[in-house]
Amino acid sequence: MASLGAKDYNFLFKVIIIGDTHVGKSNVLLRFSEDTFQDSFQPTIGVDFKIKSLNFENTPIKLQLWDTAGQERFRNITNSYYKGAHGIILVYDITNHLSFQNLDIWLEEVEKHGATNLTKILIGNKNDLEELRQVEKKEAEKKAEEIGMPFLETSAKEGTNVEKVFLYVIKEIKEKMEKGLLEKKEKGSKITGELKQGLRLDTKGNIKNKDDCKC
Ligand SMILES: Nc1nc2c(ncn2[C@@H]2O[C@H](COP(=O)(O)OP(=O)(O)OP(=O)(O)O)[C@@H](O)[C@H]2O)c(=O)[nH]1
Ligand SMILES: [Mg+2]
Repeated sequence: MASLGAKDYNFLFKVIIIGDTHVGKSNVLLRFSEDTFQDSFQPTIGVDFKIKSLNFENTPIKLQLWDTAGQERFRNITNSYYKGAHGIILVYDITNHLSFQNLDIWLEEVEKHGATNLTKILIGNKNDLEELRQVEKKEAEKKAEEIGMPFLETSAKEGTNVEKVFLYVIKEIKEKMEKGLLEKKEKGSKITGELKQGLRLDTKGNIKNKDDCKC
């Protein structure tokens, strides 16, 4: 996947990452967008976002990656970001069974707030911590089948399967757009307008205008 210049794209995809706090959502995004990892835990406050431009099957694509806070006190803020998302990455932590049990709560939120024709994928993160595993792969595969979502275990720390997750999401969204199942968002489109008008919280809890976005 070659990187592109910031403004040179045909498709704009919005992808949101959700799941309990501490499962590694921010680090999965960090691994994909900057190929780095942060050992110290800095919980996301409200919603943060990253932009990644890339070339997929010779098509320039721009991704808006929305990183939501897992902490319950931010649920009202994060809920409003499901709207308009083309893709959802639902994350649990393989070393924390409660984060797996809570998937049903997240799925309810997706059902309530997400659009139709959403591309979804379930990921079990931190699979480098085999000795601390609390969720067996078989159990997760069964769950994924029940809820009709593809499933992968990942490690943001080691980079395992992270790119694979995003390539799946990009491919699916692109195919849906090409089939006319989703609205294609071009430069200066509604989705970019929404981004400019909206608000987000930075990591210190201050409200920031999305005009700060360099996209
Ligand atoms: N060993 C290991 N640790 C990880 C992995 N992913 C994240 N972590 C660690 O888990 C902690 C939480 O990671 P975050 O990415 O901040 O979690 P989060 O889901 O964004 O949390 P919230 O923002 O509060 O919702 C951090 O200390 C990370 O270093 C992983 O794949 N393997
Ligand atoms: Mg986070």
